[in-house]
Amino acid sequence: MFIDSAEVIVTSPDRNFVTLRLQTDDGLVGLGDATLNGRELAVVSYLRDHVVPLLIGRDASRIEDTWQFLYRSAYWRRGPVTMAAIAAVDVALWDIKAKAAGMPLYQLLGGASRTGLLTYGHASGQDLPELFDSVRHHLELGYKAIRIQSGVPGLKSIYGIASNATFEIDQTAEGVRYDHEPARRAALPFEEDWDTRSYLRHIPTVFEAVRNEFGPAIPLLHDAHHRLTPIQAARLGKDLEPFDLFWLEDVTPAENPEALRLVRQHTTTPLAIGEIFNTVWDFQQIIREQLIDYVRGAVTHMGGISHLRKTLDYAAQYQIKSGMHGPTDISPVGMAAAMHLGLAIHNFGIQEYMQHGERTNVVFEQSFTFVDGMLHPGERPGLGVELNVDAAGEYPYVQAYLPYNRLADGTVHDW
Ligand code: CS2
Ligand code: MG
Repeated sequence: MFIDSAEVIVTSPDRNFVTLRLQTDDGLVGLGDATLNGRELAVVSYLRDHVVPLLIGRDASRIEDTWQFLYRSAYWRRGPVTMAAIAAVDVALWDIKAKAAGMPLYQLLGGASRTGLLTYGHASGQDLPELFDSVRHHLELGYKAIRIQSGVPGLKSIYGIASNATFEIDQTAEGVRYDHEPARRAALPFEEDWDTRSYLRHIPTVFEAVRNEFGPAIPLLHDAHHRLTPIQAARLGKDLEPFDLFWLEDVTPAENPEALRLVRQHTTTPLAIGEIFNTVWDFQQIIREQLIDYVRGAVTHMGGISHLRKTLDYAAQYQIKSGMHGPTDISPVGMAAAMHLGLAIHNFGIQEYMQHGERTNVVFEQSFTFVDGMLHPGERPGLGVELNVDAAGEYPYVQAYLPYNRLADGTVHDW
């Protein structure tokens, strides 16, 4: 079973997606997601110009050998572009192997360790009434866990607020989606404003209001999105303790793992980190020192199923669970891979699930189910996702950038 063709397909039904489509000499097709939000074309070039020539004629059954070959023969290792490219090849080969075996991929990964995957959805609002509406909307959709993002008085546009989105992906009955698509189709990135002190004063009051309105039981999550210094992160974790969060995410930029020691010293709020990480080495210290409770790595950005599984196996030794990144910039192919891996591993924690737009669901034909807040990848052989190449061709790439932040004095800040 040899790789006969390798295509890099770029489409932009509701947002940009990069998909690697491998085909073997006996006609099996494997798909891999290589979408890196706001830098999509860098991965397209890495794949088309450097990786695809290496794949043609390779034995498609040798997944680990191909992974090691692509990682070590590049000489230049790690990083978001390289690891997204390797991830796409890895997942496409797992898709092919499971199709060849005539079984859904999770069966090949050791079978199901649970009946379905607990997910969380993104509720957000500029103010409390809008936020409460969004929470109710996600409860109606069936979500059993909810991420809470709120506007901050005095700040015009901040991360995670759907009503900030410049373009509607698709219309719900009420006319606006409650999900926040961060990348904006534009020739230049959008500048947002930020002030940590206003945020730190406001967010605990939001969680108090949400708990008062929706009660103590529902798991609530929050994404601080890399914006706080270690001591500010420690304070936020502490101030949110009374509201019993499922997790507090990306409290401080994670380039400096030691920063989390200070956070751990001050709070028992569970911590989730790692959506911008790309290899197990990014997680090594924070897992070994028990500085996080959830691994946020995504299959698409962590070198695929092969490498993320190794990272999660390492985390399991420290009773750290998965919390795979699942926003709309992880394509349906990347989401399917996350579902199969999540169903098979023992240390599954929760799966992020932002729902893709209608056009995206036409381009990517999917077999997963979402019932009672639980995802299941389905029983079709392989990943259970097929790419409608003709439909994909109707939506060419559109330049889009993630926003960035400036403080009141003009200083660039983490977005
Ligand atoms: C976020 C993402 O979902 C999350 O937890 O951090 O929305 C993130 O901002 C985007 O994936 C960036 O592309
Ligand atoms: Mg996040």
